[in-house]
Amino acid sequence: MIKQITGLLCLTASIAFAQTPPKPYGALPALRQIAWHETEVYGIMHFTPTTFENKEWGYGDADPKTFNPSDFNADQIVQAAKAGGLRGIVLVAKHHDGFCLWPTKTTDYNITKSPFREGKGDLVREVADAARKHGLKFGVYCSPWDRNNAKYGTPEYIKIYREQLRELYTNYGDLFMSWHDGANGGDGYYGGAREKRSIDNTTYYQWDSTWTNYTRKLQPNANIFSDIGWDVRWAGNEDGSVNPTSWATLTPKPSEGQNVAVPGQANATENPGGTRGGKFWIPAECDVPLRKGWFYHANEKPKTPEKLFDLYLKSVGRGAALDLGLAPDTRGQLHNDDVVALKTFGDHVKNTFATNLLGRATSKAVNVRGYNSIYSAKNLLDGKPDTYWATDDDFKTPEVVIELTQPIVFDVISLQEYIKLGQRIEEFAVDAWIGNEWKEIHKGTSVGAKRLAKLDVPITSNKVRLRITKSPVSIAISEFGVYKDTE
Ligand code: FUL
Ligand code: CA
Repeated sequence: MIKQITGLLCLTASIAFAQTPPKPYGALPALRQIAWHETEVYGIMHFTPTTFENKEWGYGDADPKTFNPSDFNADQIVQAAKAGGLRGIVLVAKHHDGFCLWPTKTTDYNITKSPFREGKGDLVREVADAARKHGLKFGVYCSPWDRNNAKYGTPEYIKIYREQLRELYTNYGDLFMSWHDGANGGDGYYGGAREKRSIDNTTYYQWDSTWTNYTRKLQPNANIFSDIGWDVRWAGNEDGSVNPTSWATLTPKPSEGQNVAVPGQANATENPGGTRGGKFWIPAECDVPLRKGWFYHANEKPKTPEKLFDLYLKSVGRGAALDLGLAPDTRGQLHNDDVVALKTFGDHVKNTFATNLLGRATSKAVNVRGYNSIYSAKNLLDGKPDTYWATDDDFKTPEVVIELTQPIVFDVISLQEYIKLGQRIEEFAVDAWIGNEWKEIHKGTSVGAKRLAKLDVPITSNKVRLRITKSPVSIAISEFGVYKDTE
């Protein structure tokens, strides 16, 4: 009897052990960041008096009456974005020119002083409503640098800025992002002073207390974007890409001669690649305008859909997100060229990734954690981000073979780690069975939320092998797929 009970206990213990997921590794994403990773592609929209001045940085002296779109249509903009595969929109509610697109109580320099909707308009509301109506997430960017405000540079302005954030955080529903820019150009209108005002941005904005007491408190699901995170880091460039090896973790560093890292005053040299083993989970956002500038200029053209697809591979395909600048024209709509570019790009992504060509295959892994089907390699092919293939703790460089009944033709590889357990893999390789032998067709490094690789030539094969070649700990991979670029 005793023997039986012990046996039973042993069995229960071993099942319990076998079901224990791998221990998380390194810095981990918060739930808000996991939701952000799923967004993948979104937009940032610039539309202020600066559009009507045909400038990139408004000085802060434009008459509010210049803000007079002939046919503003938030639905048109959001629908074009949606057709482009964008899953969210960050609205620049106030750019450096200081003009507030909502009826703020903090300054007269706002939309109620413009002819827009006879002074009764609220553009933040219109864009927020349209975004939600079409199933897109909504976020805001309120520029800290304010070239209009007479108080800019004094402590009083910080109160104004925080009040502006409070208004935006409390009146427009749940935000997926709070976007914070580091630009501080110096000169401006400043209530008529027309002078240069220099602030010390390591102390002036007091980001720690703004983000703690306003952003986190009022919008706990909003991802804070800036040079240093807290949730999402600037990619370190405005080209739309990160490094071929790009980690989701970062240890923000102060710029030279400073002792704190703040937006606009950080050493962003590590931003395109992140920090392996960094202190925090702070993945990159690649912000890049759809056209040349962030604001609409009639003489500029949108990027081609092919270029956008390339940027998609170099941002989303490197574990980052792609944030495309949307610039409505003076009607208050996206130009037809932009609409077409977005739709063609969106279709390209949608069609290419419509079906995982390995979806119906059988898999054979060298190891499955605790022989437990919960961690089966089948999880790689089920299209579900929450199921994953995991190995025993001492299997750090395992491989899995995926076999099909018919040969397939593919030229894109996709790999996703189960990031709730951290970014684990450092190097991997993919082979295809060609002419009776394995041929290495790709070698990669960081994976994280997603790694996409476009091959130079399409591969025809009925057997594909994934090898993890370097990892400090056992692996947890949620999806593996191959696709054919539809071009
Ligand atoms: C930059 C700003 O200075 C640009 O004007 C633009 O708003 C871009 C998205 O962020 O840092
Ligand atoms: Ca899965």
